[in-house]
Amino acid sequence: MPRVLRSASHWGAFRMQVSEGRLESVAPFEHDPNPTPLIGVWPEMLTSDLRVAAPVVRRGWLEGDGGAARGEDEFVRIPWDHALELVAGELAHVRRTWGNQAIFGGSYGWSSAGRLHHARTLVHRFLNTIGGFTAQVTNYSFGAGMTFLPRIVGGADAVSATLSSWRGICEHGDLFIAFGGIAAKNWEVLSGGFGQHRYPDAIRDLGRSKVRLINVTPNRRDVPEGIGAEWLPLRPNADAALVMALTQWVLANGQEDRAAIDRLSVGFDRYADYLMGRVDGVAKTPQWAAAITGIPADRIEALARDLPGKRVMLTAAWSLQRARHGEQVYWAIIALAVALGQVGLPGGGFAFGYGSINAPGNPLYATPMPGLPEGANPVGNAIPVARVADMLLEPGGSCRYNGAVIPYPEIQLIYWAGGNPFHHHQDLNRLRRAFRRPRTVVVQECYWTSTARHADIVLPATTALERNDIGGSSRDPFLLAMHQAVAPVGEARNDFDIFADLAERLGTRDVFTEGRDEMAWLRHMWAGIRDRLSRRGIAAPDFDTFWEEGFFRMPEPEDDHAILGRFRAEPERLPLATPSGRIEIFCPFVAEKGDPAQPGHPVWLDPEEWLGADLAARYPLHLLTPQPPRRLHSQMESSSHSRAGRINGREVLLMHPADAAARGIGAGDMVRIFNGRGACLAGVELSGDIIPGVISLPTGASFDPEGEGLDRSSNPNVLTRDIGTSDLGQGCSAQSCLVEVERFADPLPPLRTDAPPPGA
Ligand SMILES: Nc1nc2c(c(=O)[nH]1)N[C@H]1C(S)=C(S)[C@@H](COP(=O)(O)OP(=O)(O)OC[C@H]3O[C@@H](n4cnc5c(=O)[nH]c(N)nc54)[C@H](O)[C@@H]3O)O[C@H]1N2
Ligand SMILES: Nc1nc2c(c(=O)[nH]1)N[C@H]1C(S)=C(S)[C@@H](COP(=O)(O)OP(=O)(O)OC[C@H]3O[C@@H](n4cnc5c(=O)[nH]c(N)nc54)[C@H](O)[C@@H]3O)O[C@H]1N2
Ligand SMILES: [Mo]
Repeated sequence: MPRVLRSASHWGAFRMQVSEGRLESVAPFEHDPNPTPLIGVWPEMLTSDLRVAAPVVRRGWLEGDGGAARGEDEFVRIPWDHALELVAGELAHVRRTWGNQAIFGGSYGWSSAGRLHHARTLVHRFLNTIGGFTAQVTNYSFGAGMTFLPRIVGGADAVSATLSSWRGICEHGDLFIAFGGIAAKNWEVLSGGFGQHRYPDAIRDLGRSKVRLINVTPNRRDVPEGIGAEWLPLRPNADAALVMALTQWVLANGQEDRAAIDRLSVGFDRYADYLMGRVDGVAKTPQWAAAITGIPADRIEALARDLPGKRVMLTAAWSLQRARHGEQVYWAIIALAVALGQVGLPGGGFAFGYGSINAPGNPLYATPMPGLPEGANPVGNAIPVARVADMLLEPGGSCRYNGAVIPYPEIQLIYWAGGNPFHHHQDLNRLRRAFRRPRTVVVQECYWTSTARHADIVLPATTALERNDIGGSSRDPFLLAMHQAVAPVGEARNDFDIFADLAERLGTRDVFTEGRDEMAWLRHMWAGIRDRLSRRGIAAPDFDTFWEEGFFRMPEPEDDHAILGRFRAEPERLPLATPSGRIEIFCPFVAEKGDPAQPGHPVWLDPEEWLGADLAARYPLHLLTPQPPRRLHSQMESSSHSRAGRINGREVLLMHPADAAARGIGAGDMVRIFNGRGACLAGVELSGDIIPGVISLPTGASFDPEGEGLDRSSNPNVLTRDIGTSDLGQGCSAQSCLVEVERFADPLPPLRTDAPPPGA
């Protein structure tokens, strides 16, 4: 037993005080300069009433109701052996009768920190041992970007990897234009577990530097006060038009860097023709963009004037591409960075996500974090993550994605472990209809989430604190021991053991476990980590020493990198992995295989549901649904920390006072937010920090529907639209959503999601 017990979550590392088998308290990791209070909720959440206490099965499923009552039914507790028999039996039956593609095991979701017990990896690994499953590709975070960027710049590093160094920005930068800001709340988390929250230091360094920071967003709070940021408010989903107008001004005034354009890109002139109006007769001038963005033309022109000759970093939050045609704004930003000659320079160019997660401009630690291998999936069919409801509702149909046609098989069994689609997906009333289609839904969960409530068989899973693991992230310097603090709560079992026992019943136990138990796997993983480090000349201790010390810190590497820096230096010798070897401002692949409306260069495409739409006459407010400040998605939603940020148990809707006054709404009032897809409740905060016509409600509240009418809770995904960003990226379009708001004067309905479902 180590002297100090340690663990980690996606919101940071911590130490644990345990006495008599109980977790008494949690203290921050001693090397975390800015720990989040969210670690403090672990003692209450570990034994929360909302833990799934025992295996359960839905009564209607036992009676063969075909799924109609999913989400409204009661459950029956059953012994573990019986539950495992039922699940193994269902899997065997579905495989035999319909084939493995009828099992949907994509299981999107963040699961927990720790690489051995990563639930989503484990469900994939298990299902692969029995012949595979219909899978999911990309993610909700930056699915459009990660699919699209390889076509344009030959890889997705600019959205998914370590970005151009923060040090370079502070040292060399003149301007930092942040579309969607760099919000403090988003730096609370990093996937996998990590040692250091860097936001306060990073933002202080930026504030003290000579860099001029421009916060381009409908919500001023996307950059904190006190660091001298300028706020450039605009309508949501209109950023591409602003960027195009800046580029048009640069070209119209002969201020572009012609040498850089020729050296680094192809097809720029076709885009220039479009910007200058030579294609459709409309020049994309500041006046043109003013009508779309709501920013006065002279302000756009003034910003454009400030760009040439300066070291400019153009960055956008991931949220901007979680919108209809979200690919276009990233492409337009890349093209402007090319036109200004900034690509690949320290502190300049483009990079996506400084405002989206902890420490994106960190040194290149490349901390090795091998997980368990998933194995090969013989089914070979994967849908883009956000097409899940389409697939369930349209068996035999298909979608277009990244130049291919993806078929939708008829799904008979859904297996979800480590994700919460009734948190993450759009248009939840539609998802609910979709979830009622298959024969069986199996969910492994620690908590009674909305997804668990929509399952037929729910198996209780341990949290990270009830097992041993290793955590870490490639962007953080710490490898972290995650010690088991307490025995499993209730009848919870580790996902690993659940799958091993299911594999046993299906004849694949040895393939799944490879003969290793938990500690044998951790020793094996550590040996791999140590080996990889030693090949880089980094000496890590043996497993027992690491386990006792509780963490290993990577040496500080070179801290002066820039996205596409090497390419810029030697574009001939180090071409990009695009057909032309250069940045494709005109991309034949996109022209041929993308949306029919896509000519092959960045283009302004109407986002359909936005303030410029006809629908705005009926639903005149654009709803933004950002990440929540007091939790990770739906995780820890019922904790005291999350609840402390609520009004009457409901999430807080940020609204401009003028919009509120026009509707007779006062500060602190309860409101109903609604559109043609659904309705939910929230408490109102009034502020001039958000522009008129735009409101903001964070994600992560439970989903507690009264039929398809009101969500008694505050889940914004009852309102959002379920449509891909485009036929190319098929990311989710959560940020393109129009609604109306009215005062809710009725007594507040009690939340059923505050307690486990009946029978559980
Ligand atoms: N409207 C709108 N919707 C959005 C977004 C948005 O901006 N707007 N953002 C999207 C984005 S970027 C994302 S990433 C998604 C996030 O969506 P999800 O990743 O699905 O959300 P989480 O709440 O993190 O769900 C993880 C679930 O795993 C469970 N879990 C944790 N550890 C374990 C474990 O060890 N075993 C098992 N079996 N379960 C475990 C947790 O209890 C939790 O229910 O949401 C997306 N949805
Ligand atoms: N505390 C906390 N942090 C998190 C998470 C969490 O759940 N909790 N989730 C993590 C995950 S999974 C992800 S993917 C990242 C996501 O990171 P982001 O996508 O960057 O996060 P969001 O909060 O959705 O959006 C950031 C801001 O973009 C602005 N915005 C929205 N639409 C537009 C637009 O059209 N134009 C402009 N200019 N601005 C717009 C909103 O005002 C919003 O506050 O966050 C991560 N960080
Ligand atoms: Mo995400």
